[in-house]
Amino acid sequence: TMKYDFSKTEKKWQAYWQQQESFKTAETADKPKYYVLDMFPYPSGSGLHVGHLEGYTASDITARYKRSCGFNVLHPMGWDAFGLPAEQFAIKTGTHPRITTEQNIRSFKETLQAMGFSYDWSREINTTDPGYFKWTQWIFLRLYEMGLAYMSEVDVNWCEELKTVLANEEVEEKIADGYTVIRRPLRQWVLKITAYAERLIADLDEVDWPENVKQMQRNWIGRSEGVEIDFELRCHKSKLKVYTTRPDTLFGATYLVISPEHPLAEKLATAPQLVAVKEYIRQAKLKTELERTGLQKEKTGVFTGSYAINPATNEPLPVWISDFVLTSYGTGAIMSVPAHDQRDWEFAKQYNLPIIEVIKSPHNVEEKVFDEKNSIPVNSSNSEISIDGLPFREAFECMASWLESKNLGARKVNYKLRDWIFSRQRYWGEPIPIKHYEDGTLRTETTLPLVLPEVEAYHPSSTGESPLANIAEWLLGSDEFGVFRRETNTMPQWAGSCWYYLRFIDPANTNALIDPEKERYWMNVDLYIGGAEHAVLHLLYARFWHKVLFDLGVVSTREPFRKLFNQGMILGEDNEKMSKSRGNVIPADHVLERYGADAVRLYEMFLGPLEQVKPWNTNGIEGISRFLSKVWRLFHSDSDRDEESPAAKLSEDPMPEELLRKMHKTIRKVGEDTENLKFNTAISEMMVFVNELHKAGCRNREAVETLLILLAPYAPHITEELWEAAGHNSSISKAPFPSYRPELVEDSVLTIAVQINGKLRGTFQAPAKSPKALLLEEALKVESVIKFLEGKSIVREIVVPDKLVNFAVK
Ligand code: ANZ
Repeated sequence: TMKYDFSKTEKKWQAYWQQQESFKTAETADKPKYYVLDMFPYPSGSGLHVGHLEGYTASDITARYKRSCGFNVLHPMGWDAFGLPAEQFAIKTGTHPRITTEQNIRSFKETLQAMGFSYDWSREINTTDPGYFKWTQWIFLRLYEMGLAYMSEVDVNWCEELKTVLANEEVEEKIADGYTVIRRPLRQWVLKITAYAERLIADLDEVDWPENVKQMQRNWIGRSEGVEIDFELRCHKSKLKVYTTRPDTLFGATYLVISPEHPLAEKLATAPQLVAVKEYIRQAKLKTELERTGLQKEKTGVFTGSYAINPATNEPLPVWISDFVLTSYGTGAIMSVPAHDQRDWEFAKQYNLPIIEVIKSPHNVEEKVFDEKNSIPVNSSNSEISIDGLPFREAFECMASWLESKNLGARKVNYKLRDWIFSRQRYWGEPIPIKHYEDGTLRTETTLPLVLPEVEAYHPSSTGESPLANIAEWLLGSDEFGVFRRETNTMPQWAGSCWYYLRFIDPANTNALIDPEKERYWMNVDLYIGGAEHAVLHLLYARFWHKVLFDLGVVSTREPFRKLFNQGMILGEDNEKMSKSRGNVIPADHVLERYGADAVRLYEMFLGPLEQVKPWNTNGIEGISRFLSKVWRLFHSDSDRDEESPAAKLSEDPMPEELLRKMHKTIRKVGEDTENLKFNTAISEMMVFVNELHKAGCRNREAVETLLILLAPYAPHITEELWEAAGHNSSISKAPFPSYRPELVEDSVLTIAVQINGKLRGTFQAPAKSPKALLLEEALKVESVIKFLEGKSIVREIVVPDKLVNFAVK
């Protein structure tokens, strides 16, 4: 029979594309370019599931569509292949992470190729490849030279089980996975991302990203404007500096709180308080930042025994220690205004500290005011200053100026963003190319890449150093500057993904990270598709490195990704997130084998709007297979005795008028929807068109071929096969996207509304583009309208062509 055999057809065309290099991207500056990029995967051992394919399908449809619209498209793929799982596996089994990684990549690549994705595989990159990470190390050295990479003894998030440091951004996830994370001081490499905080906020205005992602980045960077105030201490010569965003509440500050790690914490402890203070500081070390600051957490604290002076009231303020005050934010010390801050209020209630109201609610005197927008200061004057009654902004400025004039404080902008702790005590990462000399000086490695040595065992050393510390031949050396020891820390997994989108543009360049001319042609990435889970981590780090590369003159754009699109997650059939532990994962290979790539591609896109979270439903894919059979039957009948050649079935007879119009409408709708990543509605439009062709028994060549070209980005294999059957001997991927005739997409007969004084009173049919006079004439013939006009006189007539007629009457 001539039933559609997807398996044979799909293999045939995948081999053809590979052999013809159909999707190899040429360097032709004579065409407009379009760079569409996926967030490249970490090649994990568990393989790809249907959820992973969603974003890749979307980007592939876009790539194919843009090619057919005449763009020179760059659509590459690669592997983010350093990282913990392969190393954990190596610790357990002794298998080199390189081997595990290679195996996983092979399996990932097979699946992606079986999906018919049109990647230019000649540009494939792998972050663990020395030819690649040479340039990751090169960027690190530039950061070092610019003073943006430095070493510091920092309080780190230390994961006990993994024996490694985690970035702040990683902590929450690891705790959720059941790991223990504590704070401990360690010598670390740190990147000064804070130097770019302002630009990282400002340039978000330039990019076409989902608003929620921009907002998450802004919140993560956390810019705030405030004042640093110096409080004199009663029995101590140093001053205590606090950071506040509410200097307007200074008159209501009744005590100060410092963090347990504050340098004055122990010094301020009076003799009777010393034991309690020391014990409190010890306990605080065992908690993570999250445990310390959670709002619902019960507040704990200890009194130091010392007092400071409130410069506005001259009242003594007890100085407390509490772990809800973070060391790493502001000055690690705060003034507490319990009447107007929720946390301070709870703390004051718990420890019986005074509460003084300095703000009145404009609405209700009983209402607590924890909100700057409702701020009207009261009880806020002394012999030099009064801010009573001033709105928030004025009160803030007035207080800030007074403090500055008396040398008691200064305005200050703060960011929640911390510098990025960049070293990991791991084997499977990019070595940090720095040498430490006996006299304490540091020098950069002269030859890159600095590759990883082979090791016997992958266990981290018990001192918290990476396994590299155990390899003497690699570790130690000498040169004209003396004896040195190599840095044993490696870079975090995020490093390689910070700049990979640039390397795709020029993957084989051995002289430079990227050729400037190619960079100018291809950048920015026009469309970047990936999961929302990367809203702050990867997307913030990549933007930071991009800006550094911009400052170095390596790239010509300030931002890497012009448009970002987050696909919604595909849930399991049980409406839960797919995960191994839930046992609801639908492996990509299973559905591919059963239904074929075209059906999986179409089905994933037909599930619903791309940005929406939606459950998988294996039954639904059957409907898609039926649709593909219908497309097939435009050429092939189901009967065994079908002897006529498929091409001979196509006719040159003109289409019926209605079908011609339908075709042009379909071209417009599919084009616009594909452009806007509204793939589900584009697919339903094509389904309707196929039904109409069958209903009309129409095999007009133009109609059928148009359908094939529209469908090709979505279902590339079956459309290639039928394109060939129609008598073409070049790939359908080379066929230009059809254009529609505007005069044919407008409905020929329209329904016109008739309003009287703005109320709908009737409708009538009229040909499109009818002149105003005709519309008026027809409107006055509508029976219900005649009735409403009885006994009234028309004072004005308004005609909106093709839409409505309105009579104003008296
Ligand atoms: C007095 C005050 C009165 C405050 C009031 C708030 C409300 P953002 O906007 O997040 O910057 N703060 C300062 N440093 C802190 C630290 N290291 N740990 C915990 N809290 C800290 O918030 C700044 C406010 O958070 C500061 O303003 C300070 O409390 C607190 F009605 O000072 B405020």
